Amino acid sequence: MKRFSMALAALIAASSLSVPVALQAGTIEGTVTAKGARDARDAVVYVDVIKDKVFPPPKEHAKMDQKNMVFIPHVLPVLAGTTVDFLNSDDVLHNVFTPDKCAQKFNLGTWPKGQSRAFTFKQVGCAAVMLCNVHPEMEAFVVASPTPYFAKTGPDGKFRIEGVPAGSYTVQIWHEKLKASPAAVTVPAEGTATIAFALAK
Ligand SMILES: [Cu+2]
Repeated sequence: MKRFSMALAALIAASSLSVPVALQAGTIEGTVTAKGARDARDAVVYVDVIKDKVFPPPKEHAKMDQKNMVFIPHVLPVLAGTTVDFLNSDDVLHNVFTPDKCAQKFNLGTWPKGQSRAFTFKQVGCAAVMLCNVHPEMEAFVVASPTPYFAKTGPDGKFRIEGVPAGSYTVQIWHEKLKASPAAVTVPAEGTATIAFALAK
């Protein structure tokens, strides 16, 4: 009897150690080169629509600041459905509007320092330019990814997307001026899939 319960205990311990299939996740990482740009920063790499998968948008808002007469960050990737708060941190009035249809050509108006106004980016795959009608040189982008598996390249062109469930996906890349073909990738249960994107005109 004792022997049996010990075996049972060992079995339970072993089964609790094994990771459920749904939690098995790997990483997508890689490098982007950009022919025709100063460097390969601020490209958004994201896993495209996954059939029969819906990702509820986060309750937490994303944030884009207007500080020292620039939008920060210059490129903001979010999961589609995310609300972005646009903050003014300058002593002057700023505005935020977009001429892009996928963001309903919104114009949030003009507001002073310390205040913010919000917009929810519902359309999957929308890459919308953010402009300020007070300062024509101000420009930024919000990119609405269909999945929570996205990343932005750093100045070295590198990106890393962690926690991607094992499977085969199409990975898209967005850049404000350049283009590259999507890549097919298979993510292992544990480990890394690597992609090299070559952006060009
Ligand atoms: Cu402005």
